Amino acid sequence: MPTIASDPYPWPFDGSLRPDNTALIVIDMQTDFCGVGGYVDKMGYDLSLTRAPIVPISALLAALRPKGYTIIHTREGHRPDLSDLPANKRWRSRQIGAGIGDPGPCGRILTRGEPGWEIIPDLAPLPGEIVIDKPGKGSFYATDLELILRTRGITNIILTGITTDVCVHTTMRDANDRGFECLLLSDCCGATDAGNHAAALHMIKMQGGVFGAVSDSKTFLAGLP
Ligand code: C5J
Repeated sequence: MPTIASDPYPWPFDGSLRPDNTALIVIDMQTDFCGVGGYVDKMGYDLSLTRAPIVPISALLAALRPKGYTIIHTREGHRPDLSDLPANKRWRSRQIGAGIGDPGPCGRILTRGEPGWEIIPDLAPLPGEIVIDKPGKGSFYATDLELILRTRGITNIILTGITTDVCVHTTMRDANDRGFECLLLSDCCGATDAGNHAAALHMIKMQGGVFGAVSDSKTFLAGLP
């Protein structure tokens, strides 16, 4: 049975790892989260932390695309009229000097259609790959992600992207509650704070793998059937 060396158990739990039942999700690799002048930059966080996963994710995509795995990209952002932006989310973002919907160096922050909201060119989706637009942190909330995964018969989800402790964790927790078997690849994720990244990985490994398992891209690619 093919499994990936992972912590705290070889993943997936049932040894059922195939291109037709496994999806790679690349979360929010947008300029707003890892580019100069974007939302994270405007908040004053260290961009090297959120840029660190770019090269490992690139290698992962290059390995999984030809094998026929489902590839899904997500983008966090709001409608241009901000009708899907909760007032408290906007207020908080303004407190830290990066108001969602306000103009910035990359256009209106976290607003659909603006340059900062686009996925970075290094990790741009290929034609035919699924792109999920989400207004919140989790990729399931107010999207058709679950319908797409069920329709394709996906049971395993590999999680990558940014940020580890926010959108990646929320998506992993929500996927786990829905019965999906989840693997997070540590070097393919990044947070705005190194301690939060480490803590987010640690949380997954509690209770025998409370949300799934953790590995890294090199180990994953070495173990891929
Ligand atoms: C945040 C995300 N941190 N992609 N979004 O607001 O993690």
